Amino acid sequence: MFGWRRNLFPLVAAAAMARGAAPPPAPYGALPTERQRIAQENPAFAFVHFTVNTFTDREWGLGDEPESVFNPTDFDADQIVRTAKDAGLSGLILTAKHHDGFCLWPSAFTEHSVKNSSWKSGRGDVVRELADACHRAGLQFGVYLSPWDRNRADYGRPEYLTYYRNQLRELLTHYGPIFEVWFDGANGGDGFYGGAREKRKIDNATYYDWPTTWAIVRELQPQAVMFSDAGPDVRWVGNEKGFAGDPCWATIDATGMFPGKADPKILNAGTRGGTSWIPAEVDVSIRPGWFYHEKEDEKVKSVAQLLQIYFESAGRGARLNLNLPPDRRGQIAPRDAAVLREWGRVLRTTFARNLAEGALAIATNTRGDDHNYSPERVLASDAAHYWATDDDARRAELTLIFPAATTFDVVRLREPITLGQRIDSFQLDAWIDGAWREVAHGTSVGSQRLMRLAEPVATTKLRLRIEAAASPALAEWSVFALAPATEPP
Ligand code: FUL
Repeated sequence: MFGWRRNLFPLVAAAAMARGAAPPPAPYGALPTERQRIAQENPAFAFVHFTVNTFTDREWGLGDEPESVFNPTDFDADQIVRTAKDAGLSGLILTAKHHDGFCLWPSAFTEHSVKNSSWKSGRGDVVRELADACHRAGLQFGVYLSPWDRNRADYGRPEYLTYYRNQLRELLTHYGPIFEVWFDGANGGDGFYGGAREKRKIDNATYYDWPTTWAIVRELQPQAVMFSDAGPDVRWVGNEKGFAGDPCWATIDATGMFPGKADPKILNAGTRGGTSWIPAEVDVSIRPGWFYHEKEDEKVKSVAQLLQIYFESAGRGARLNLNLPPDRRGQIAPRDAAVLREWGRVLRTTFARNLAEGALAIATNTRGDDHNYSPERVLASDAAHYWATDDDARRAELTLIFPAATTFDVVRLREPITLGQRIDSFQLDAWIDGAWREVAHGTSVGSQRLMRLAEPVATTKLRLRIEAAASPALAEWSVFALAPATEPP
């Protein structure tokens, strides 16, 4: 359960001692897999909700929509991808099929798809165009394939699972590398179901036989992470409002949870010392709805709201999946694009300059007094190199001494997560008017912890007091000045 790295630890430690260096700390608790570690290094990406709903003005299609309804007037995959890229997002997940069952690619297993729409005379493929545009622009591409299908006559019977898995295979073999597969837990019961128009209830725990479906993803796209309420790689954060818990532990006890069946409070906070490493993902829309509705053009979130969302999702060690729904043209609407551009600019500008660079770092404890684990390792943003303490340490202090008074209002901490989530809590003190004053504190750190201070702090000295469940280690401690934002008119 704790991954292959734990088994390698004695070898790594022995090799380090043979060189006369201190061995790395033993990993603590549940650990990330390599695919999870990589996923947590890219914590913000786009969600794209697009289907018949965009044209019927609904959030959940019934499944009886004629294919002709889907007819974007000027679909532009490059515009969508460019907007996500300008916002600083590293990938994009498309609703290849939402609950209504309409497929945005010409699936060989159904007639209910773009191939029977009037868009591009039935020769279009939204999945292809967006996957290609992502790969051209250096963005990762992922798919959402709704398990609930209100169009299918066989939904609720075993035959549907064969259909669902066939579709998954199509998506995972024809469109290049996939970085994330999104398994939604929603099921509202009623639907068209091939004309039956009735309510169908399934048992979340048994009907979908998830392990068999997950194995297809592992077989065809082994690097992809899988999202659902319960993982296996990434868990839902328990709300669609844009915030992870404080704390938000990457670990959780997922036994008994399934897509569509998990306690949102537990998902939001995770479980300290939980048996599995399944970090949270925060899915939230830039608009009130997941799909584009003209009546919501005035309700696009502001740059300030998106910044708050960023700090409370990616800033709490979760992943941010920000939904940008294309309009009826098949493009991101002007206001959404303007807000995203400014939000991306503010984040890029803010994090371009680590004001702690050039500071002197000293610690109350350095592992084996070994340069490999020295405190200045925290000054560079490089998870492979970290400050670490001796095995018996559970508390330690790290101090930064700046060459001149430095003003900042954002702090970033990162643990080397291949060693597990070790830190229990921390306090940050600034040297102000000849004394230490606490300016921030927190609990979970993990892959990233961002703190936005209520007001800028000007100081020559900072101190971090850490308490940990296993000898503390820290890969990064940086400070930044938040760039001012201008709301688009
Ligand atoms: C939910 C769905 O029901 C919504 O329509 C949307 O796709 C959201 C991301 O997940 O469960």
